[in-house]
Amino acid sequence: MEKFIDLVEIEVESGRGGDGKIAWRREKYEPMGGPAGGDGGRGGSVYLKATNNINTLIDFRFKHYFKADNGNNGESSRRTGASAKDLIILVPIGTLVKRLEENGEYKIIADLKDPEQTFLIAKGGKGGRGNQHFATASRQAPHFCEPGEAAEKYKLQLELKLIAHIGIIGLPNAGKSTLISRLSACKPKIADYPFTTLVPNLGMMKLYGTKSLIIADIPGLIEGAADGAGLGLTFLRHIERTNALIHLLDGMSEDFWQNYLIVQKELEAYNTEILEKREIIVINKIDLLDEDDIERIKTEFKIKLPNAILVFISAVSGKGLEELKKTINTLDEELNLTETKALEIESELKAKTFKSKTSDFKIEFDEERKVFIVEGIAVEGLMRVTNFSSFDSVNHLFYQLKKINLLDELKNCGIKTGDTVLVGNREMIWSDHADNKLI
Ligand SMILES: Nc1nc2c(ncn2[C@@H]2O[C@H](COP(=O)(O)OP(=O)(O)OP(=O)(O)O)[C@@H](O)[C@H]2O)c(=O)[nH]1
Ligand SMILES: [Mg+2]
Repeated sequence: MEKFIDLVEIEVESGRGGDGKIAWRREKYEPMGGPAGGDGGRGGSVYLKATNNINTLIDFRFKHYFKADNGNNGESSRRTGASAKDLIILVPIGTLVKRLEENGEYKIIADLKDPEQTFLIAKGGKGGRGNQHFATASRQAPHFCEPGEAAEKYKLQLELKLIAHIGIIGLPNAGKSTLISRLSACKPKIADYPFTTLVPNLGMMKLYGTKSLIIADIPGLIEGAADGAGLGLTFLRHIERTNALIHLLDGMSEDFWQNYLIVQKELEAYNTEILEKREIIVINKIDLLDEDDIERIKTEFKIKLPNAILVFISAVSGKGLEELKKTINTLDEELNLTETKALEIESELKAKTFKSKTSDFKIEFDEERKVFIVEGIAVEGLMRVTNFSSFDSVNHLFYQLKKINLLDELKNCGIKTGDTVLVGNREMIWSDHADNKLI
């Protein structure tokens, strides 16, 4: 499993400050003027910055050394040397930064877990002062200046934390959210229409003994996800950052084997390494199946995937959940899942939970274009999973928009009939008369 736990070693070096200058004023008729050596410029600092746009540390496998430029030396005529630009190294959210200390051990010095969080890792050297600063009444011709301050150089280890130890994947409606609510204290929204969950839910699951691990309900896997369909790649990235999977299948679906393959195909198209993750295949909704169905499914899997770990459950009735917990415990013992660090659950939940509160989206009025712009991961996610040529799908969208109070909030912002609303890259026109308000 090591492949998925990104760990890289890099070296960073700031820029040294430019040296001060020893120079003299040269003016006509004054061959030996006073001291006029300028100061050196500041060396560039090195920062690490967490960003949503990167998901792995893979780039660091090929580039290990990062150096900011040095400051320029001071110049004559009191001119200061140019300061160097700072170097900003982008890392994924959830990067633990460790620095090699003098005792030869790595020590954690930063945990970059919030978007845009920035950490100064190596400070640029200050520029040295030129001889212009050192003239005194008794020393009118100082023949010295300061050198620039030295650079800082550190060896670092960057470790990418997992989003969760175990990810629950499966097609919409399989029962992922129901299952996470049974395995942990997480209480996500559950409903019998697809795409209920738009952002991953995280929960802490207690294992036997004192250990616990973080599980994630990862939504949005549908046919074509790897090509951007539905929630697209967003959550495929999260799957990469788990170290084992529960692949949940709806036992009521007509062809669960086909459903299994659809998901596998998307994973493969996105990153074949994901297929190497250990997985527990869980058939859900057995309360609706009879013994014959279960036997049939078992036989089919025996033939097609003889080594699969297969568990049958009903997330609703609770049947089979003990066996699933046992299987997860065994997997943990085997793979030491909990030895790897997962993102802290609070911060992740704060950033990702989709609540029906106005704060989950932002409405801005663009004066110039005269449009209301709505931004928010959940709202934009809803737009992406809506099929605008299907009446039902659009109807469902409005139902959801109403539920998260977006329509009311737009009214509060003073929207009138005929005004344009932009959500994601979709333009809609507001109508006070239409039932759904947006057409
Ligand atoms: N009968 C039965 N229904 C279940 C079971 N588990 C889930 N369901 C129902 O299946 C529907 C979908 O469940 P969710 O947990 O929302 O499914 P999901 O996989 O999270 O769906 P998305 O968020 O859309 O990806 C809900 O109506 C659940 O009540 C089960 O074990 N038995
Ligand atoms: Mg769900």
